This record gives sequence, C-alpha cells and structure tokens, in this order.
Amino acid sequence: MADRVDKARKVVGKPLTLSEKILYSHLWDGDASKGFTRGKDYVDFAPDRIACQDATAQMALLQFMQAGKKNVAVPTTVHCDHLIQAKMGAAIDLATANKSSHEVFDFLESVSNKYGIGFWKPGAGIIHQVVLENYAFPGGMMIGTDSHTVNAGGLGMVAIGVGGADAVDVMAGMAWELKFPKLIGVKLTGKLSGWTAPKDVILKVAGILTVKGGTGAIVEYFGEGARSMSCTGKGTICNMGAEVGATTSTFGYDDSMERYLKATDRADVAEAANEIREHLTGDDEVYANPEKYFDEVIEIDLSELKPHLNGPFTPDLATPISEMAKKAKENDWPIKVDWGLIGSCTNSSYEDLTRAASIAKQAVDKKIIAKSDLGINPGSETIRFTAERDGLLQIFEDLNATIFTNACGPCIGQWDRSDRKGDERNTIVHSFNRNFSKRADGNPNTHAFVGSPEMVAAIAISGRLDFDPTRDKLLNEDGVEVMLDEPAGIELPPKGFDVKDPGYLAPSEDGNKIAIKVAKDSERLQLLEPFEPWDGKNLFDVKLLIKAFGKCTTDHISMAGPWLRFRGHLDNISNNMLIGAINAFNKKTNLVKNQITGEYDAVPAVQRAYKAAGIPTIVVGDHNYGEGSSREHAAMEPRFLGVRVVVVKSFARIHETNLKKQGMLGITFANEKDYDLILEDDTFNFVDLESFAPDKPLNIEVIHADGSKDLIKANHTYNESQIEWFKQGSALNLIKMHSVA
Ligand code: MIC
Ligand code: SF4
Repeated sequence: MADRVDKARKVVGKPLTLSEKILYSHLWDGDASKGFTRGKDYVDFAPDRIACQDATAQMALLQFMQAGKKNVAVPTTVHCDHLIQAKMGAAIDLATANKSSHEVFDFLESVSNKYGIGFWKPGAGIIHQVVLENYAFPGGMMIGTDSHTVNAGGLGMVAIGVGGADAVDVMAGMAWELKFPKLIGVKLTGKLSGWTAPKDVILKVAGILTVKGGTGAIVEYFGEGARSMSCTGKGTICNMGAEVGATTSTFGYDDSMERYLKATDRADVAEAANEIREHLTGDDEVYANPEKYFDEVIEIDLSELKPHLNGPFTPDLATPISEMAKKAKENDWPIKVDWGLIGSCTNSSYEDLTRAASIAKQAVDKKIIAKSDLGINPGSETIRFTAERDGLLQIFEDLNATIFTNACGPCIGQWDRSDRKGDERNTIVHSFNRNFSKRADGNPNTHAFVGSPEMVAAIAISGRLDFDPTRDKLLNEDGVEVMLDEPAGIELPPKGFDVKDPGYLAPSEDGNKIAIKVAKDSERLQLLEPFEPWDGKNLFDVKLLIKAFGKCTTDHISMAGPWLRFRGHLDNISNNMLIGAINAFNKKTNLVKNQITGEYDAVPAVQRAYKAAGIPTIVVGDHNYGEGSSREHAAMEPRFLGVRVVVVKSFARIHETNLKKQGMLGITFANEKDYDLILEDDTFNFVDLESFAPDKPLNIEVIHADGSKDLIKANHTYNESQIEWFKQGSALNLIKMHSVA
C-alpha cells in the first residue's frame, strides 16, 4: 500500500485524502499512472472482498450461477439476517424463520458451499456488524449487496453498497467500475458528551446534506473529534451516510480502531496497520487546509452538538430534541410513543447497548414504569452472548423489553407488531437508519423517528415524543418527580467478547460435486432466464406506465417486509413493482390508467397487460429516484415485465447502476421542468436511440392524447461498456459471452 500511495501522490501531484489513498491503491490496473477527474472518470477497481445478505444474495447468486465460474474470485460471505421476523422474541422467532424460509437458507448455504463462500447462519447477526467484527480492515476496499455496507468505514475502509450484478462482476474475477467520487470533508472538533452520541453527528449531517446531498461523493471525517470517538461509533456515522446518498464514508486509522481490532481478536491486523499508519489516514496538509483538497467541507463542533431526532418519513428531517415539543405540535405528529426499538446494523454494538442499558437501569432503580414497548435487536451473536454474560440484556428485560433475534427485524418490516395498528396514526422511535413510509410495520401512518439508542430508551421510558431528558422530569410509581441522569457507556467489554457458536460455516474445499437444486414449482426461488438483447432499433409507441410523484425510494418500487419472501423469484416479486409509488395524476398508490382499456388498475397488473400486448412502457420519476436500498429487484422487475425506459429528474447512485446493469434505459430530463409536460395518456418515441453514444443526449417525442407533441431531451451517463450492457440485454449476458469464449 505504501508504494502505491507514493506513486498515486506523484501522479496526482498533491497531498492525498484517505479516500484517494484507498481508491488509488485498489486500481484494477495496479499502480496509478494518471490522476482521475472526480465526478467524471469511470475507473476500474479491484475490491478486496464482498459481503451479501440473504435478501439480495439470492438474486446475486442466481446470476453468479449463470456466469459459468467454479469459485468466487475474491473472499465473499453471505449473511442471513433479513428474513427473520420479529414477533415473540429471539428463540421462537428464529425457529419460525428457520422453518418458513428453510428453502432459501438451504439454497444460500449450498451455493455458498459450492462456490467457496463463507456462510453466516440465521441468528449469527446483521451483515454489517458481523463484517465490522470479522472482516473490515483499515485501508481496505470492499463492496456489498446492501446499501449499508458503508458501515465498514468505521474501521477505515472504503466500503460501498452495490447491486447484485456488480458483485457478480467481482465474484467472477472482473473489475468493478465506479465513477471516481467527489470528496466531502467533515471536520469534527470538540468532544461528545452527555446525551449527545455519534448518531447525532450523522443526524446533523443528514439535516445539512439532505437525502441527496452526498450523491456521488465519499464523506471523509477527520479532526480531534473523530479521534475521540469509538470505532463502532464511527461505524454508526458511516452507516447512515447511505441516507445522504453518499457513495461511502470513512475515517482515518486511529487508536480507537486499534483497540477495536484487538478486542475482536485481530491483534495481527492492528500490528500490520500500525506499521503503515501514515498511509491509513489523510495527509497532514489535507486536514490542515481541507478547503483546498475536498470539494466541500463541513465543520461540526461536537461539544456544541445537541441530541436530535430525525423524521418522520424521511431520515433528513432533523430536529434537536429541545425543539421537538414545538415542532411536533405544529406538525400534528402523534405525541404518544408506542414503541422504542433499539438495534439495526447502525446501532447495535456493545457500546450502544451499554449506553441504552444505563438509561434503562435508572428507570428500574428510580421506579419508573416504561410507557412504551421496547424491543432490542443485538447486532451479532457475539454481542448478544457478551451482553447477556455482562447482565445488559437482563436490565432491558427488567423493563419488560423483548429481545429479538440478532437480525434486521423491524428495520426492514420484518415485524409482526403485537399492538397492530391497522392504518391508525401512531409514533415509534428507533435507532435504525431508515424511516420511509410503511417501512417498519407496513402502516403508512406510523410516524417513525430516528435517534441514538440512549435517546430511544429515554423516550420509550417517558412514552412521549416531546420528552427532553436534559430538562424534563418523570413521575415515578411513588408519585415522586425524578430525572434521568446522562447515559454512560462502555466502549468495549472489559472482560472481552465471548461467544459459544458465532454461527459461521466455512465452505467446502472442493465444491465441484455439490449440486444446487431449485424446485420447479417453488414460489420462493426461480432460476433466471437471460433478458432479450436490444434489436438495435429506435423505440416507438412507448406508453406511460406511471408518472411517480415526489419521493420514490426503492421501498416504493420494490417493497420489502412481506415481499422479502419472493426475493429469489423474479416473477413472483414482480407483483410488487411500484405499488408504493404515488401516481402523479390521482395522487394514489398502485392505481394507474391502462391506456389499452382506459380502466384503472394496480401497477403490476397494468404492466402485465402491456407486456402481454407487446407494448413497451416508460416510468417517469422525480428527484433522487431509487433512493435507499441496493436491491436490484427494483431494476429487474421493470425489466422483466417489459418496461424499457425510466426517465427522472435525478437518480440515486446504486439504482441508476442497477438499471444499467439489467439492460434498462435509465435517463434524466435535460430540462427538469419537462417532467411537468408528461400527461397520463402520453406515448413516447425515442427517435435517435440507434445512435446511442456516450455524452450524447437522447431526443424524445412526447405525443399527447390530443395529438399535440413535445420534443424533449434526456441526458444519460452511459459509457461505452455500459452501452454494451444495454445492447446485449444485460451486463450478465456479456459476462456469459466471455465465459463461453
Ligand atoms: C435496507 O436497509 O433497505 C436493506 C433491506 O438492507 C437494503 C437491501 C435489501 O433491500 O435487501 C439495502 O439497504 O440495500
Ligand atoms: Fe438490515 Fe436495517 Fe441494516 Fe438494512 S438498514 S441491513 S434492513 S438492519
């Protein structure tokens, strides 16, 4: 690495940020021979490893199976965490999941075994905590089929969330392509104290940058404030960088990372990192004059930072808790809090649990009965086992909390709420990262707010959204007014981490003989058929399927929760396509006009009718279309059902790439206002697709029902090789051609 960083510094001709050091030392072609233009040049990288979670791994591995390879080319792991529903508590819920999803777990286990992939069983933990504990390392580069892969930035990595098809490239021994990111520097001064936690740093950053402010950029944190924070705290900050659209976030190597590596049994990695310490952080000149080296700089004084709650319905609506009472009243947010949920890949470390437990313990000691229900998802079996040994889980149980499985659970709608609300308005607070409409429990009227684990604990105890523990008193069982003291946490377990069965299965040395079976009549798994190549002609008579209004995240395009069960079956999961998107013409979800019959019906039904009639269609969208998840189903479903084009004001990074990989045309209005020209009965003609080329806008005729016509232009970001994916029908078709050759 030292050598490669030196060479990179020479060709770039100036001091380097940490992000650049990692990027330039992972070039597919080896040593850097020229500097790249940020935000412009496509660059081939060679990531060190790959991680996949069960909900995305199914599609990723179904594609990899078509690639004709014997083994994965780089170390890869699969983690079973998304398919476990939270209901009764860990023991019963895990047994239920093992039964109801055994077909999928067995499939993932046997494919992993065959192709040399490490397999983490259901209950072993949430992908990103397990990766941080076992695989992440300073200066490394990894990709993962989950948008929160970025969590590993807490250990000084450049870790990036991708769609399955991107992971398949790397598994198949090919380069991974990324547009060289822009760089945002966040200088942290001061020190966190009292009720303020690492979570508040990212809640604040989200408020500043908004859900799309980080698009195409790496966020690099530095300064004394960064060094004073724990490694898992840094992980929290990087994790939620996904919520500002950032490509990833990272921190320079420091003592907190060394402590964490040693505590997680990787003293050897710490030693190796210590030897090249100066290369594992940005150059001094960069941090001394950040404005000169970053595209944008934000400064946050941790000593001044206040605890926040972000929400509802979007993670960037940041409110300091001191202002919550006023804001909640103004906006008529339900004040009573029904649930507090602690966990998710964002905030489920040992330190997080100790800080939340320090609040929970006070409630018990001071005789306060918790007013809201409380649920906990530990991040991994190692954390759970250690927290149980150290009496932390008992503290929560004394407060009547339910300890759910070490898994995503309510964070991804895998939650059978005991107090089911139908579509009643209600409020929950959680330490997760996402709070899009319907995400946790499927109810569009659940107002979900994101906060630190200790704040979630305090609010759950008070039962009120407007509770400010720094100021407000609570009435205890004896009618006495009491206050909660500030939280206190323990960075790493003083007696060390411990675990009986971490839940890991190493792959077999020789997987050749292992046969993968997928039952023909399975409703959960379906082998893939290649998509049709492009016929090379212009596209005419393309009908509007839906013009989506406002926020359209991947949760709107391909909902999770109950639909997670079909993630391995393209035909079945396609029945959820765009059912959450709001139709701009009637402001309803899942009700669009079928231009053949003039009738209104569900989006997937209308699209299947167009498909049956051989009519190509187009989806129109607003800004940051495809925000959120890495799930490539949001691109494969429209592709499978015959949508040819998605034209929007702007895309979220992963989704745009996913569309390209699956052979779709994902383009943006050259003039944003043209979105307003699109009417419900429109037909589109792509008159110069035949000369589709990099940097050349496409011309589109929009024909309205009254025969009038608008001519609009659309931009695109396809380079030569991406146009090849479009031509061949998908990137995978291209890999297959090369494998055969
Ligand atoms: C999420 O948090 O939305 C998920 C579920 O982890 C997704 C992946 C998926 O949809 O399977 C993500 O963030 O990429
Ligand atoms: Fe799982 Fe939630 Fe993290 Fe996604 S954000 S990986 S669903 S815990």
